[in-house]
Amino acid sequence: MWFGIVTLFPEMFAVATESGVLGRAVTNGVVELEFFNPRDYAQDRHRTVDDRPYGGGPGMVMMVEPLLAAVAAAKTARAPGMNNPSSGLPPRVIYLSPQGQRLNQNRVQDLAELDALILVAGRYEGIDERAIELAVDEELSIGDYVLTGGELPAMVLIDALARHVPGTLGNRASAMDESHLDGLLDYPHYTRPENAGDRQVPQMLLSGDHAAIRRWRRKAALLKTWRHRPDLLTGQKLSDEDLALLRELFDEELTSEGSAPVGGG
Ligand code: 4GO
Repeated sequence: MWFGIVTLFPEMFAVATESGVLGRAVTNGVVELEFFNPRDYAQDRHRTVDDRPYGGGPGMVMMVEPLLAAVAAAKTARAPGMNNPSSGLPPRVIYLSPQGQRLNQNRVQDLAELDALILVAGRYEGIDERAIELAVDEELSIGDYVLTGGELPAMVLIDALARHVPGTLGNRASAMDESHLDGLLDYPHYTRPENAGDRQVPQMLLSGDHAAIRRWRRKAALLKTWRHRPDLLTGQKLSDEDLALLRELFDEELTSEGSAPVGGG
């Protein structure tokens, strides 16, 4: 998957691309980042990319022209031809901002179907609204809080998408059987040692009974979701097995001293 990234701070992306799973994906070329710095498309000799807001107020605003030129350059870099065998449609342009639609796993899965995206990372008070109107297809937010730039949200999006690119994750089945992807929180994980502090690994996981372990994990995921994020359970299509497991959990809750598989919460 190719990412054209419009940013004043391309060097920030090194922290994401030089380590770990994403680092390897970039090294292997299954994830490609190409940078387009609005400063390189500024129109004066001072290479100005920001200006004071009309109407007054604090801070600066990113100017339209350098942004439009940088996005256009990203589209040109991705135009069909020599090193791009892809569709021919220009890549979708996403602007990361707190005003965007909240990113979630469903949106990640849909965006992961695309072979190229252009991500615009803003700075200062944000970008001139006309740059959004003229060049942005979709505005996304990674959560309801404000950051000093869109670079970290862009990296969050790249990381979440990269997990779905074939060749990024190791020889595991797929990104699909991971936490959240079926709408529930993950079940708890354990590794050696069997006892840590006074806490033991749940005996079921040592049983070797794979069907029973799968059922235990599903039940633990349902309990964790019910306790931590009940909102995820509403509007969720649950299997007959899930409903039976939830009924068990309700019964255990009512009798109170039941053998709930997850501690805390
Ligand atoms: C995105 C960008 C937060 C998000 C940002 C978010 N803050 N929640 N800051 O996804 C324009 C100038 C937006 C700074 C940027």
